[in-house]
Amino acid sequence: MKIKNIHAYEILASGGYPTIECRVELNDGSVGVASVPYGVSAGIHEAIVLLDHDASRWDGHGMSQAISNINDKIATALVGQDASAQRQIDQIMINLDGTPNKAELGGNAILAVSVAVARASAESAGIELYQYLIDTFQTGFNPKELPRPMTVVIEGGKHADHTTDLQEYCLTATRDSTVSENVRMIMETYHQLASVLKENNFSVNVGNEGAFAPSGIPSNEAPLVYMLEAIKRAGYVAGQDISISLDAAASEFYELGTYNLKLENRSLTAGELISYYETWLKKYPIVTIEDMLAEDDWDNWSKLKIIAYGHHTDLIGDDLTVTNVERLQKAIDLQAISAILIKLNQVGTISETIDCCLLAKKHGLMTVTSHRGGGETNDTTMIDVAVAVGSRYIKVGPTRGERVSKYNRLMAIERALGLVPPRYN
Ligand code: 2PG
Ligand code: MG
Repeated sequence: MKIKNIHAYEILASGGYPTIECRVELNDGSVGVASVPYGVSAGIHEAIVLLDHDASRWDGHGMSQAISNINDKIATALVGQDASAQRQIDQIMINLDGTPNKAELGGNAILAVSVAVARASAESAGIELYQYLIDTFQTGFNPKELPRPMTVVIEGGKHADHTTDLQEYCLTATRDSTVSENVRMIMETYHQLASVLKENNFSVNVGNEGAFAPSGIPSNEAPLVYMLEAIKRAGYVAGQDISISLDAAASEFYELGTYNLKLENRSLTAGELISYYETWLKKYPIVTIEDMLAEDDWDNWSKLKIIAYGHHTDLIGDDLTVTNVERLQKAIDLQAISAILIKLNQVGTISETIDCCLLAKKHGLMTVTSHRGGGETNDTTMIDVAVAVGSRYIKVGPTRGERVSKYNRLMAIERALGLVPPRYN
């Protein structure tokens, strides 16, 4: 089925600045609409989010240039093309851009079109997006093995005015159960965490990702204690039903070989930071750790990987690997990670995202598909991708519409697959 029309425009993202939504129409009348997210603590190796940098509009955060790139250059190149040839569609845009990081047309422009084309094709074929991706890319995954929630419940770093140096503390479902039961278990614990924080005189206001962002936290370790207490109060067993995941987003507190923990007034070498983390791995049921070191500190990643392995903890690359096959291959060669975070907008096309997941699978690495910080939308493509590539977890904040839309999509897929008891349908 051929592409008839492509049209993009600005919509609001979760942080109150614009992002791109794109509408693709095919000759048979099928329509695909997609909007793209962006991050607050984006890695330097990510595909470029093309902004106008025109101070008279949106403080420079407008995306009108990226949108013109879609409506003029990309539309000219793609109208009339076969929409079901997703790889070819993505390759045409990659060639048209001509830069290694999509700086010319904008990763935000290219991804909006890439996803909208996939959505239109799925619509035309009369199948769900995840199934369309499984079929198109022959991912070989069984959609009945659905991902589990990894839910950010306390946020700091750049997402919350640096209340903690680490960016995210997550509750992660580690019991074999349905998605809807896992979501219930995690959210019950999240509400218990509110009580624990209040009893300790912290506010339960939420940050960028809908997680608590309490100021005045005494140390980077304290959230772990509150989370354990919340798991217990909710009636679950830490380490069995629910475990803990951390994302330090360490590039944000790294400078010239030193890691500066402002909250604790300490500057550490990578070796000291690794020892600091190891005390936590010994004490708490931490199932995954992410970006605990800076995005180019490769040798120290390999050292931390050995330690994490010894504690049965998966080490996830995010800013390190940016959903990019070349960086993932380097991480595999250096044995720097055991898992990779997947974010479509880090690389900028559906095809490249799925290729990265397939490379991870080939080498036995786990994938975790993730939301973005301050620039999310209600688009739920990340969930269909997670299902299509067999991600173990989805990382998403617990509240705010743009976050709950992701859990609701995953639960809808579960219902459609008939995987929940009828009384919940
Ligand atoms: C991360 C993400 C999402 P951001 O570091 O994993 O939680 O943050 O989108 O701001 O880069
Ligand atoms: Mg991260």
